[in-house]
Amino acid sequence: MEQIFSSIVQRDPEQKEFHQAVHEVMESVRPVFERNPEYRRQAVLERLTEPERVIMFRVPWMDDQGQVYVNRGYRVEMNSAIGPYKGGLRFHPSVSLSIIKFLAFEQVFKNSLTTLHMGGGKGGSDFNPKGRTDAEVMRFCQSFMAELARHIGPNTDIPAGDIGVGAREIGYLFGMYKKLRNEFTGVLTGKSLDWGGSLIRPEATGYGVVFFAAEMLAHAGDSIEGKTCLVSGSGNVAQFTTEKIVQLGGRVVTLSDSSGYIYDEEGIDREKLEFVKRLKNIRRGRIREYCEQYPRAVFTEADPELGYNQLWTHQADCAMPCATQNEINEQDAKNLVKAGVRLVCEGANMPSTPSATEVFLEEGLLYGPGKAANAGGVAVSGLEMAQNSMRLSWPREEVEGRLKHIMKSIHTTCVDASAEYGMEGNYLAGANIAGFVKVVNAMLDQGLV
Ligand code: NDP
Ligand code: 2IT
Repeated sequence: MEQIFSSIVQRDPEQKEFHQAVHEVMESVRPVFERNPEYRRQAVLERLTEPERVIMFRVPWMDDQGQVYVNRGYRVEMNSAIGPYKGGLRFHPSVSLSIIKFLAFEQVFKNSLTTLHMGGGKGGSDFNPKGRTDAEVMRFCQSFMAELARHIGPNTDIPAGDIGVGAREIGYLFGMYKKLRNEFTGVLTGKSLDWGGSLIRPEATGYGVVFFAAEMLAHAGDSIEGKTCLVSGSGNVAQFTTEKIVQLGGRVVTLSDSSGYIYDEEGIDREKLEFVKRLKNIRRGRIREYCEQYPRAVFTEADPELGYNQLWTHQADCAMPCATQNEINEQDAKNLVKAGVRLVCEGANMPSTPSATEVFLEEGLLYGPGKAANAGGVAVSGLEMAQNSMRLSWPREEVEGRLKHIMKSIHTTCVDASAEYGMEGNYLAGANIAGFVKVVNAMLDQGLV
């Protein structure tokens, strides 16, 4: 294992986030290799960690003043053993090949857990949509799709949203794809309802996070009702995580963005959440403006010098990180334990550093890793694809019912896999092992391709 890992590091020494994601999975699946010596001979780890295809391309675009910019576009098609490549697109200045490879790698196992037939991929660009006009974002999306279109398709690779890519961007991307291919087809998910989107897709990731948390709590004889929750982020996942917690009788006291966080001791109720949705999705404002509207809440500016995030120091029962990778470090994890938190359920992808995760496991917290807990988003994307193929739309209750059922079955799968390998209560090991075994067996069935 060590040898394989060090050759992965040597091959691409700068891809720190990718190494982090790979290392975590490799640690979890060690006992699976002991039971299946064939896996070694078949070099399944080497095959899983080398993307089937990496596409990198130039994205030239023009701002409203006529200034030209060049960004870099990516699509990493990681693994198609159990279905066509599926995964989101991220537009954020921090995007690099390492970030997209880590996300694509996580996606392979996550999609495997959903019970649907989807392989793993991820893409995006280092384009920063913040402060850009709709016309600028449209031109960027059109230029991005002008290249991406030749690599994707409804049976090949189906992108969706992620950080910086929401309904507006999916619309512009879809329009360009349709024009280039002269084809109206389900090539993207997260589409608007009027032209092929699924009900509940916008809500799905956040709702799924809370369904997963509720399953973990129920398994431990508890429920979300009356629980105080710390939520980070204020985008798609954070908003609908908050919405479902409130619906189930919990209380959310924090939200954040990259500038800082708000603490509202009275709880973010339905009305306040509607304000946040308008603020972030329509006005594209900053979370600090929450305190202008609700002056009893407190805004604390992000202070990278501090070495920890004050958001994670508030007294609470549960924490749902819904912003970005590595947002909880070891100190944050210790602060959460000190603050009384007993459940961490990840809406973001890889939000906890390896040493933070270690703290959660050592302290015996209920810890739901992102690839299990946030799989509701891609699961409903899978349901959107199914509806597109049938050319009909299911009602809200049907999609939400299916989402709930899928999250329940992911929970059971994690519990069963961790028990099978003698690691009861370790959802991280359970998710990695179950996701891994299904993909690897499919790869072996299909021969050396
Ligand atoms: P959005 O773009 O809607 O929101 C992202 C939020 O996270 C914003 O509040 C943003 O603040 C904050 N954020 C982003 N980058 C940073 C950073 N470097 N430091 C601090 N805050 C940051 O994205 P989503 O809600 O869709 O995604 C959030 C997380 O959930 C990501 O990890 C994503 O991969 C994951 N996820 C998303 C799914 C989906 O269906 N959308 C599915 C599964 C996982 P600011 O505005 O200041 O940048
Ligand atoms: O990380 C993720 O699972 C997503 N951004 C959603 C992917 C999808 O295809 O819906």
